[in-house]
Amino acid sequence: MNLILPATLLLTAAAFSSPAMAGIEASVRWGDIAWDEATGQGTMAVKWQSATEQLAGFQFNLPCQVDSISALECGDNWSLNLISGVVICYCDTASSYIQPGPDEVGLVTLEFQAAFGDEIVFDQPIFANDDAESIDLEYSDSFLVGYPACPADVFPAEGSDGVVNIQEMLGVLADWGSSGSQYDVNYDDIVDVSDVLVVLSSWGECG
Ligand SMILES: [Ca+2]
Ligand SMILES: [Ca+2]
Repeated sequence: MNLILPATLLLTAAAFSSPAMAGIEASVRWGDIAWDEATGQGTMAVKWQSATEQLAGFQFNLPCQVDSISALECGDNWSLNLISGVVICYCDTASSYIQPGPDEVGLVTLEFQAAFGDEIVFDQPIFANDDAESIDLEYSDSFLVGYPACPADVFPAEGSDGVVNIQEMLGVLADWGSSGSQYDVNYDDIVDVSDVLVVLSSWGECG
């Protein structure tokens, strides 16, 4: 019924699987997402984490749904600008660079206006270290407004457990061809191969 949605979900699910990939020095994702379906208003943060790199500045294209943007942890000695639709944030003092560490840091927060199912894209991010070199990123391409962070984590039925595994796969196979099933993880009202692909792409810890 909808051939675009599964591919989008695959991208979203892949972003949350966060494997330790060779050459990847940092991760960036949309996080702390809150959205009110009645008003369409929401907030989200850009979350950053690197175990090895100092962050001295970054830029990305402002999603069209965003109404306003403000700084979070990149506070003192950081400047936040919006120029020709590009969010530009940089630090002019080395002692205020964001230091590497195990924990995620919220960089900026964005207020947006969107409808259920709208896709908010993280587009053309460039994150630079203390040598002004571009940092190799793993980043979330997009998220679908109103959808759970990990749509494939549907077992157990009473509440997701943060893992996609053989239990989800067996549920998809058991409900094959049905509608109204919890195993319709791409929300197209049928359980079929698209749901298998979403489960596989989300395999492991998720959400
Ligand atoms: Ca599960
Ligand atoms: Ca489906």
